[in-house]
Amino acid sequence: MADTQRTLVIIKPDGVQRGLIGEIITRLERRGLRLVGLNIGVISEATARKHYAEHEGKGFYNSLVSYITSGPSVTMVLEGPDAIGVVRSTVGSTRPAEAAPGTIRADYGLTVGRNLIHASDGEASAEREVALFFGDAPLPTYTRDIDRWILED
Ligand code: D4T
Repeated sequence: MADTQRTLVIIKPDGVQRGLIGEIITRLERRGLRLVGLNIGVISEATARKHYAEHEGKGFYNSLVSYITSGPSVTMVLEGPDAIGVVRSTVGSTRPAEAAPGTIRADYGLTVGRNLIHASDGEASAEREVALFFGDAPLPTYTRDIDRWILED
């Protein structure tokens, strides 16, 4: 049985402005993932710089920080078996033009600088990013009645 994981997802400002919040959450929820954290707000420059610290010094870093702080984003934590990989494959490749059809970035995006959504790319980054965006706030632990039709024992 796969490990239960938690992962951080951000619907970036373009996803919010384009009215895709519901559509994106629906796709993730329909896969069976459980939402355990949800927030909307403008990401501060300091938080954006920390979040994208691995890209500091690269040519696209400043425009990336401006983009992610340019309006409200939706940040959320999703939980489920192998949630990190499952969400990454639902999101698709970083460059929407190269993303597989049926993924969120392929279905709604065209360019890497407006790729709609972020998802943690591994266990260490998921832990760091959940802490960065949700701090010490306790996230609920719960099950849904429908989980027995989604999750094996
Ligand atoms: P995020 O972090 O936004 O989910 O994207 P990925 O995990 O899929 O990809 P990433 O960390 O390599 O890139 C972070 C972010 O930078 C933008 N970017 C990236 C860009 O504007 N130009 C580029 O050449 C690259 C590689 C897009 C996503």
